[in-house]
Amino acid sequence: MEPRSASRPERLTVALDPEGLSPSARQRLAAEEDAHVERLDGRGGDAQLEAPVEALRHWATDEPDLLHLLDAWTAATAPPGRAVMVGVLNVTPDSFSDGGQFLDPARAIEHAHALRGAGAEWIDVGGESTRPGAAPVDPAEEKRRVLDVIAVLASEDLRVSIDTRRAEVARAALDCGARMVNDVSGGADPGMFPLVAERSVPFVLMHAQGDPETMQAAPRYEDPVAEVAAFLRDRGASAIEAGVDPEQLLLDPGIGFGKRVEHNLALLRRLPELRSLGRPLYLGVSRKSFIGHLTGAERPEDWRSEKREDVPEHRLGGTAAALTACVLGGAEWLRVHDVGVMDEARIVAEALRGSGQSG
Ligand code: HH2
Repeated sequence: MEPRSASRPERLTVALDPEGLSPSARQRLAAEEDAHVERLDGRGGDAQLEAPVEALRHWATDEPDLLHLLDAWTAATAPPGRAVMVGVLNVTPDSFSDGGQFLDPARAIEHAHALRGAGAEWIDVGGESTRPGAAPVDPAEEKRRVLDVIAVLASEDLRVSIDTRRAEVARAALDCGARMVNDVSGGADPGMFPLVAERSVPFVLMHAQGDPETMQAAPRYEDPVAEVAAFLRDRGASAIEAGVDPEQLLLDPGIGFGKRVEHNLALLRRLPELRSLGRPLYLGVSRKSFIGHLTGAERPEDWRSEKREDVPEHRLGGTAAALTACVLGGAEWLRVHDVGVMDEARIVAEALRGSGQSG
């Protein structure tokens, strides 16, 4: 798989109190061929368990003690490298923050160059707005908007991902040189997983509650983090069943997609729980409305209003703060509009985490 992912040991050694394990867990551990277990009978101190990380993750799902350990390990082994910056290029008339600016192919290409110059390693090209309330776009129109732009960018060796919910559009974009698929619907189109399997490209699997047209009407969760994690686990399993290699998957909790402010905040606070799913996290917080709700710049007309001269039209400060939370929570991919400024935020956040270049 092309993109980098965290380099972590494949096996882990953990010490645990055997009393804290259920009898069935003890049995399973004792029977596990690939695990090396010492002192599971409790004699001589804590049990030592040395096992493949994947096996630990499997056991951890129904063993709170192991889950706890795994969470601690996940937090302690934050990815050592820098997160990947993905620049947003919306070739749409109606995207929520930059609609209409890059509908003209020449301007779109110029903007992609600017994004690359500012530090974007990937350009995420979309031809359909998925803002709340947006109506679906005909796939022929979506292709008409993005394909020529993608072909030019790919010919210049820019790494392009296609932001689409439709397999037909993704296929055409890959044919034009795109190298990754970003699907905000979590693979709802039945043709999507088979296509991604066939082409062996990275795939961003995102959670959304409902579709863009209606998703913000009444989002409801008992526990947003647990529900998003369950969705990503289930859809990931379906992708793998359809032939997608687990290594192709990047997981995205879908900030702002069928979520209220408190749901978005819970997800950002508890990213390590999503990281324990075992795949890199991809986050899109850029300019999102929860930031506006918190700061008071709620509607686009507010951002552009002269009354808010102190606030650049794009919720920049709020985005930088949210991006910092993403980095501290272990996100490895950051999808942003304002690449230069957010790359600066990324560097500082990674230094704070202790894993950045200047750390
Ligand atoms: N957010 C948007 C679009 N695509 N993809 C992923 N994986 N994650 C996101 O959070 C995400 C996304 C919405 O942002 P934008 O593209 O600026 O707006 P619009 O959908 O109105 O074009």
